[in-house]
Order: sequence, then C-alpha cells, then structure tokens
Amino acid sequence: MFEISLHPVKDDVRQRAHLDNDAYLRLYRQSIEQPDAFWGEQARQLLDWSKPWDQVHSSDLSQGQAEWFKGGQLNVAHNCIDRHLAERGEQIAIIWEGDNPSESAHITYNKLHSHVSRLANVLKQRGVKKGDRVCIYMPMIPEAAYAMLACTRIGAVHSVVFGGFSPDALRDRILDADCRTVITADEGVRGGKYVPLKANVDKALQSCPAVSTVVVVERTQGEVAWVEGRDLWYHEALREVSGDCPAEPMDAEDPLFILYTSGSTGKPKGVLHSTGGYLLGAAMTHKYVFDYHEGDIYWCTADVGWVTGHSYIVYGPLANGATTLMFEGVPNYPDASRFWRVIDKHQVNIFYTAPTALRALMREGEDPVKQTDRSSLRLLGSVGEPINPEAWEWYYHVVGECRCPIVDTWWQTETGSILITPLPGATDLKPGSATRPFFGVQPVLLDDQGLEIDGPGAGVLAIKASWPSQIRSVYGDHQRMIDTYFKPYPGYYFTGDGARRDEDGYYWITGRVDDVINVSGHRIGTAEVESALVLHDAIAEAAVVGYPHDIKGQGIYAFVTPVIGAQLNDALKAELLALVSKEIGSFAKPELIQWAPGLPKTRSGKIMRRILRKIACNELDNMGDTSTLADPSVVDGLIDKRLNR
Ligand code: 6R9
Repeated sequence: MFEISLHPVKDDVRQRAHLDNDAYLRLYRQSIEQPDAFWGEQARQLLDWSKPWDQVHSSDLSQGQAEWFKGGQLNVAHNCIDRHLAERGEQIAIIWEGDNPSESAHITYNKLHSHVSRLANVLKQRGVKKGDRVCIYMPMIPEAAYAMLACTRIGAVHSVVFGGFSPDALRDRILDADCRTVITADEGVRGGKYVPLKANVDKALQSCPAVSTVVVVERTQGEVAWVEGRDLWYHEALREVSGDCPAEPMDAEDPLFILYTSGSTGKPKGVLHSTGGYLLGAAMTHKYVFDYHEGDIYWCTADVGWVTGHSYIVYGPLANGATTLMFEGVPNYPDASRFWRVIDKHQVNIFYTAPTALRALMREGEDPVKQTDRSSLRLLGSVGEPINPEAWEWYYHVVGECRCPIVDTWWQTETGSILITPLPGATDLKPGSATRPFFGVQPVLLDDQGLEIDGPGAGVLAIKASWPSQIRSVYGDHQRMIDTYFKPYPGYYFTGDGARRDEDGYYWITGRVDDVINVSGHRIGTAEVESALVLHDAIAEAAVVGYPHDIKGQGIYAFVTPVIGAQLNDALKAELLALVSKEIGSFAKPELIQWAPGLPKTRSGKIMRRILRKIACNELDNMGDTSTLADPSVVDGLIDKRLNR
C-alpha cells in the first residue's frame, strides 16, 4: 500500500486565499442552515440579474423537483461578456493554443462580444428562436465557445457533441434533441492528425432531414462537400450581419443546455441544465475552488464536448471575467513536455487536468517536466476519475514542486458544478481524497438498505438536498431522470458512485457502482458498447465490463458470444472494433475481446456481471456465490481463456 501523507495548508496559500478553514466552516454551516440567505447573497454578488427572483429555492428531491431563483431573469452571455466590457473590454478573455505549438491567439472581451453577437444574429437570421436546440460539433477552437455563448445570448439551447463521436452517435443526438441547426468546422486537428468533422456531419444529416442550417468554421481549409442553401461559412455569414444583438432576458429556470451522458442502461441521456442555478454553481466554484483572483491565467485541459469544458473552460471562468486558456492539442504532441511548455508560454497560474493524462506523462519520467520552468503555477486541479495517490504525489512534487495545492474535484455532468473538493486556503490535503463538500452540498453514504451511515464508513454516495446547478430533466424523458437519479433512494439524489468517509469526514470516491465504465475520464455505458457489438452478424451476445488500466484508469473488456459456425479470428475482432468506432467513437473501443461460448447467467437469464468483472480483473480467489448460475461450468471455461493475467 502507498503511504498516505497529510499535506496541511501552507501559510502563503492561506494568506492569499479567499477563504481559510474558519471561513469555510462558517459559510458551510450557513449554507446548510440558512440556504436561502446564503444562496441569495451569492447570486447577488456573483451574477447580474435583470429582474430579481421571487423565491430563492424550492425543491422536493423525492420527486426530483428543484427550482432556483424562480421569477428572476438573467442572460448568460451578458454575464459572461457584456457586463465585463466597461472595466475589462481589452483584457484577454480566451487564450487559444493551437495543436501546432507555433499557433496561438488572444481574444479580448471586446472581440468575444463582437463574435458572439454576430453569430447570434446569424442564428436569428436563420430562424433560430428562444428554446430551439442547436447542435455544436466542434474542435477546440474559440469558435466553439462563441457558438455556445451565441446560443445563450438568444435563449437557444445548445447541445455540444464531443468531436470524437462518430457520425452515427452524432445523428442520434441531433435527432433526440430535435436540433435544426448544427455548428461545426471543416476539420479538427489533434496531435497532428485531421478529424473530418464536416464530413461526419454530412453523414449524420443523411438521416436528419429537419436540419436546415449548418454553419461551418474554416479551420484547416481542407476540402469539404457543400449543400447549397443549408451550409454556410462562418466567416462569410458573420460579415453580413450587425455586431449588435441584445441579450435575451431569460427566466432563471429556462433551459440553458443539453449534454448527453452515459448511464447504466439504454441510450445516452440528454442531461438538461437551467440558466440561473447552473451559472451560479459554475461561477462560484470556479472562484473558490480554484481560488481565482483577478489577473490569474487559468487553464482547464478538458474538451468543451464534456461537462468540465462547459463549466470550467467557458461558463465559470468567463462569468468571473477571467482569462481562460483553450488548448486544441493533446498532452504528448509534439512531445511529452507540451503541457508544461504551454504553461510557461502563457504563464499559467491555475492548471486543471485529468489523472489519465498525468499517469501517461508520469510514464515518460521527470525529464520532460524538469526541462520547463513552471514557476507561474500556483494551483493544480484534478477531475474525471479517482486520482491514485502515486499520481497525486507526482503531480504535487514534480509538476508543482511542492508549492501548489491540488484540488481533487468530484462532480458529474448531472451536478453541473463541483460538489466535493478541497478549498486551497482551507483544506488540508490527503492524496486520493476529494475531501469535503462544497457549500450547500450534503453528501451521505447509504447502506444496502438505503439507510444513512454515520461517521466513518463506506457506501453508496448520495446527496441529501438540492443545490443550484443540479440536473433539471432528461431531455424529452423527464420520467427517466426521476427513475435514474431520484427513485433508487427516495429523498436523495443517487450519484452512481461509491465512496468511503474517514475519521476526519473526508470523502474518498471509490468509483462507479453501476454499469458505467470510466475510460480516460470518458463515461461509457456498458449497454452502449454491447449493443454495438451485437450488431455484427457473427455475434449472438456480448457482455462488457471494466478492469483496472494503468493509464486509462479503466479499460473495456468484452466477452463476446459468436453465433454457431462463426470464424473466430483477428479479422473478426477488427470488425468488432470498427463497429464500436462507427456506432460510438474510437474512444469506446474495447481493449480486450474474449470469445465466450457461453456467459454466466442466472436461471432467469440475467448475466452476472459481478463474475465477469472478477475474471476481467484477474481476481479469481473470491468469485462469490455462483450457485444461482444456470450453468456454473461456463465460468471455468472463461477463466481458462482469460486475457488479463
Ligand atoms: C466532471 C465529470 C462523472 C463521473 C463520476 C465519477 C467520476 C469525476 C472524480 C471522479 C473520483 C473525482 N469522477 N471526478 N471520481 N474523483 N475527482 O467527470 O463528469 O463525465 O459526468 O463523469 O466521473 O465516477 O460519477 P462526468
């Protein structure tokens, strides 16, 4: 076992921070005992409202119901751009660092305002109205942020689809949200490779006849097909419209965006967030968790296609008038020093990344880090999956040179903003622990009976009271939100994660307790991969589980039952991988595929994944009870031929 050491808050960090431990404890108590006073005050301080709310909050978690700042009005683009112009119009809002290290750009708040207003006018001209859904399928370029903000300016609801998704996955998301407009680029560039985004959109749209507008940003000038009347170039369209577009006043509870995420069953869910509560959650956590101060250069390495990119590249930082860095590339291109060189080049103070990237870079040794200066760094963050203490210590000692606190932030697409996290000036750190709840958050651990566990212990992680940025609905299927998150433990929000609480009240997230696999911080539903695999004619059945992977956190292990007479060879495996890439995207390809003449099933026909998980993890000493299996002998056969030894 790796020895866990305590890292107390350093004096200089505490002195500079917004909040020390006393302030944290006092405010936390207030946020629980007098939530309306607390949140009302925060919402007034951090956001601009065009109309005050009638009621801070009302909620009933047993029904999944929550409303925040009802009756209040605000506009997200106004809060992220316009209100900053008088004071910081010429300050940099977005630093863009291209995939190619010689390419970068600086966008001021004035410029951001002009791009967003013009694009909003283009959308309006194409008939996009308040409440309409707009799909954004973009590489990591500033236009992705412009597109999101242009939607919010006119009250359209964006649905950003990660650029790594396949045309089929994109099609499903466009149809599910009934988007009529798509914003994309000719191609994306990552690690020197080109991603054919516009071609993917064209393929997806073959089955989306309702889409009448495709706005295309010119990124590479690569060749693209063109549908006259439907497609328009971003740079041409912007020239035709005025730079004046009033921000639409939105009700606090009006929908802001949809973001698809994987669960344990069925197709991905369109998680719906609303305007006021979400923006407050993003802005407030960005300020306190990253201890953001005016003038800081802040960099979150996520992709805008995931929730981390929404809340901590775009909305949180821009609401606070910060300078946010947007990186088009990957950590190891052109070499393993890239992150650290970007930090030096732009004098980054706050750096937020995922454990999977750290583990991959750790493998390259310390030299690529030590060749760089990094003295601008003040704070480090981690997100997306549990960070193992080894990676934490490496991040702390090698990257941060023992100077920078690490905030290990636990949250989810559904929570909208960070819920469990250290605060740099307040929280003594324990490597591998997300530590304590953020303001207003009441985590609980539940046992098998659904009863709260007191004191130290382990159980299912649930949240006991509403918080402003919580999920409001699953787009088009409100009942599914209730069934997934609020039915399993009535009166609580069910996270899908397991956790342990130690004697100091610190939380240690142990990973998903449902059938969701976290591969390099990407959430993948086993059901999605399984349905892709069984599309192949040679495959009768498939069961997919996760197993520990050194770099990715978890890898995907597929047990696949072929039809009788199928030729079992590498060519068939390659076809299966291609099928997963086509249906979902290449990030969801299984690492290991094992032919399984039979799967362990109960007499009622349910696959016992628990057993498959044990085999995939090579944990054979304790297989648990197999007596309920219809045919216990299939287990030995699978163990014999297991691929992860
Ligand atoms: C923000 C984000 C959510 C799932 C979540 C959990 C895992 C995220 C974590 C973490 C341990 C952390 N997760 N942060 N596990 N420690 N600091 O990643 O959203 O893509 O919806 O994933 O990621 O399992 O349930 P999302």
